[in-house]
Amino acid sequence: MLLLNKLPSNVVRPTYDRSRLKTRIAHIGFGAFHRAHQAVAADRLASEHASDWGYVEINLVGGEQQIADIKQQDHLWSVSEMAADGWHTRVVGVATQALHVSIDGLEAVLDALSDPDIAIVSITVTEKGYCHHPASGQLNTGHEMIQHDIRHPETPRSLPGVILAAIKRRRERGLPPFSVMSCDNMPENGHVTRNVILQLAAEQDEELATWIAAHLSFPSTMVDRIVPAVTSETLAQLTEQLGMADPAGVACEPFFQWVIEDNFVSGRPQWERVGAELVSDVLPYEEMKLRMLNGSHSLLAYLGYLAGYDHISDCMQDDNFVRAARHLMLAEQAPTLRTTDIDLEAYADALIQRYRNPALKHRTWQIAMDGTQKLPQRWLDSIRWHLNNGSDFPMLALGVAGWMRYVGGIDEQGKPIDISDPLKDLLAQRVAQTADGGERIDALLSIEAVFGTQLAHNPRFVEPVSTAYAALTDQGAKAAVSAAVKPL
Ligand code: NAI
Ligand code: CS2
Repeated sequence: MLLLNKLPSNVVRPTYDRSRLKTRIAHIGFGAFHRAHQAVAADRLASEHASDWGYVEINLVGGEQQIADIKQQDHLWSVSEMAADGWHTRVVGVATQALHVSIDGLEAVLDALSDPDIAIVSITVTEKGYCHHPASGQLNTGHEMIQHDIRHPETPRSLPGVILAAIKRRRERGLPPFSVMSCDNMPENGHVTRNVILQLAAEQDEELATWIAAHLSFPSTMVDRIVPAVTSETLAQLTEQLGMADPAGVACEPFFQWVIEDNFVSGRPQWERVGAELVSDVLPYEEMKLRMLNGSHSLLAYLGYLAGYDHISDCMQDDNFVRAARHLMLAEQAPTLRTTDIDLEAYADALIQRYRNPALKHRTWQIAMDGTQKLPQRWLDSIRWHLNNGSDFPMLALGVAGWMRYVGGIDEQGKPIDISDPLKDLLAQRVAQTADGGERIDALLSIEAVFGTQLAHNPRFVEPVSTAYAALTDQGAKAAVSAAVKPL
């Protein structure tokens, strides 16, 4: 358990008066990322700039243990940055409260969200938490939790349902509205959040949806910091740093970036004082990060997993994988972007450097997770750009084929792959019902929630994907990647 007065002197600890913190942000999704990103920014604001913005940390689905852990230790946790010159550790002190619907009950969560002081609800619940169709951004009204919430709006289960119930309570009580800020890896994440909440509201009452659109804001953000899932090895290393165990501790890379749309209805912390960029339009930054970073991450994840590489840093030991990632970023993603003031070549080089960090141990399996929710924004939007512009996209096609081989469920050694994806059952069904090859490719491409309605019928898309799929099947991932980068 973390005890502030027993920490070694090189660990940065909250030196501010924690009793002065006001709980003004409710964060939903107390996972690894939030602990090492937004919470660190708030902690720096409190210790370096006397900010009083505190957090109530909330989990709705999963993550019971993390909430229980911080309740045990006065809502503290440690964050270690794994830098080349060693680990730099701080204890974050900005959380004042922690709640889980399954531990504390839904009422406690709705009460916290309805507190008059709450000015911002921020979110990191993974892409699937929004219950939307990834290809269109529209609410998936067939989603089990959304179906439940339409029938029982007072006792919601989904993220959009819980936020909507809190908004209604605040409105009924005449309390100020809050801003809802998504920090998940989706383009226009604010718009996606707004869409799902407004659409769910409209299922109950059109007037409520109109009121929300007029009174709340949904700022978009681009967030970047690689925070791999915590393992027992991470926890053991953290114990060494701290001289005591911290079950809620997390380790990450030193890099930190946060670009925020400056659109808040009830105020915000001065994030710019700790390095965040407050801008009027985040989309160009989001697209750059999603396509170059996350797009190359997914490429390395599927092809790397198939090639037998456990971690991104292992992929970086293979020159062909480095070249493939760089080609994807600069030749196939960069041309699709609308940033004007950023040196994309330097950005790509910096990404490769970050991927090389051997301390990160970022599993290809972790990044391969939830592919159906990630492909549209990481690859498919760029593929559509190339189709419109008449250009080729061999590496993106190899990525899509790699995903198809991966969701086929058997690795190159004939061992089963543990697929984690909200559409896992549908994927398994499509795979089971088809022969490997063209038939399977067609069956996977016809999943409209991922590929939309057009791509499957476009030979300029289906052909390169089929060729890449055949290369992966015949030669394996290492040889297919090597062949793909040779003529480049
Ligand atoms: P994590 O697995 O540690 O935490 C996931 C969080 O999402 C948990 O709090 C869980 O309660 C919540 N959650 C999962 N499914 C949910 C659902 N259906 N409804 C409501 N809540 C749900 O993952 P981590 O590392 O915290 O990442 C979360 C997200 O943050 C990512 O998916 C991504 O969008 C974003 N992000 C993560 C980065 C990273 O390096 N880990 C970096 C940049 C963004
Ligand atoms: C990764 C991201 O898990 C994934 O899909 O691509 O979590 C990535 O590590 C972050 O976006 C980096 O900011």
